[in-house]
Amino acid sequence: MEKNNLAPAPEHKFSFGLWTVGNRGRDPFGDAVRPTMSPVELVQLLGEVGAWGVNFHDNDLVPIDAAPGERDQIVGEFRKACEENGIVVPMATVNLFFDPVFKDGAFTSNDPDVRAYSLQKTMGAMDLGAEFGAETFVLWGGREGTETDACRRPDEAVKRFREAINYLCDYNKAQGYGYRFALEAKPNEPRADIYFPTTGSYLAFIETLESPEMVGVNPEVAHEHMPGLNMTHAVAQAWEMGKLFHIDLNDQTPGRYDQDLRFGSANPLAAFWLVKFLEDVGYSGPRHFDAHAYRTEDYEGVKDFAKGCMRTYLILKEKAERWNEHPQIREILADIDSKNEAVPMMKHGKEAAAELMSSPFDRKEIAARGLRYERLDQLTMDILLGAYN
Ligand code: GCO
Ligand code: MN
Ligand code: MN
Repeated sequence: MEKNNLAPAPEHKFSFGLWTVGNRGRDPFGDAVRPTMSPVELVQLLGEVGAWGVNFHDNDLVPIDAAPGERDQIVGEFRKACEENGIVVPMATVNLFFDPVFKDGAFTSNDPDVRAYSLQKTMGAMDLGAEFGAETFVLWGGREGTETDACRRPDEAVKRFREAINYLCDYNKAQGYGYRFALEAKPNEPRADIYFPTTGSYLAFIETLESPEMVGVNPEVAHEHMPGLNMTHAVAQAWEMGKLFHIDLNDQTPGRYDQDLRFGSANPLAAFWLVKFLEDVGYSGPRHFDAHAYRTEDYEGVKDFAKGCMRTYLILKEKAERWNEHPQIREILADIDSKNEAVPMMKHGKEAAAELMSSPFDRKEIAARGLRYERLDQLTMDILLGAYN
């Protein structure tokens, strides 16, 4: 039987990119398997499945060579479709990877014309997003990288990237857009190596900007899992720094090509810890699914895919609530916390340091304590696998 609390609602802030539900299944070995859907049709699809928001790259909505008149017509029709389907535009982004001009990067390219054009294109995309009230602007530097490091010194790339972000922050201020920029890291694909390969790299970089308060991160499950990292740890670090401006939810088996799988479908346990973290800390931003349906699907299957992303999130959210209320889990956690309280407070200063230096610790006795994490993890598995009700 369907549970009501598994139905997506606006308060869940579930969003999809036009490029996600609009993905036609093309891959390096095979052509598209689904026909093109227009942005208006895609918004209708999102309305039908119960999504809250839609995001777009500039050229998902307006073709790169569109004349100004054509642009205005597309914008008008899209706005109407969003209103009719009760869909908002929380985030906008720019495509700096598809066109051949970006074959050796955008902001980090060796060619100053490419760097200037990339800024111009990004400012145009910011204008477009602002027309729809987007509050977050995502920057994913898909082509900012190398196949051979003979092409430039990597620290030069960092400097160029910084110059570009500083410039865009100024434009944001001058236009009064109020965007928060969210930088999205990925270690590789489409370049052999992409600069700023992890969320952690961007977190360090942001502090070197002229307006660091305007810039945060957009971690993606697949991008952390590709190199075998822990997404929840990356997200937690960003959150703790006040930098979790957006999130891309999908799934990915480590070490493989960029799979963009339905959220939670490859590693439900990792997805559980991620959802639990977001809900526990009260993350209030969009839950954006940056994934796409299997190549085996038609558009009915795309709807199944989109509904599945949201449903899995809500199932895991409910499981997280159970986890937090579970009596045995609470007992073990209380035990862990009481041990923390017993530790003498670390005070700074000469006297406190002398006190700590002379404190007796029974290293062997401490090391001999069992921590009951096996039990804790199995209780988690019981909840996840439905053995605990
Ligand atoms: C990818 C990326 C992109 C970005 C998008 C937003 O692996 O292709 O995840 O989907 O998220 O370009 O800027
Ligand atoms: Mn991705
Ligand atoms: Mn992404």
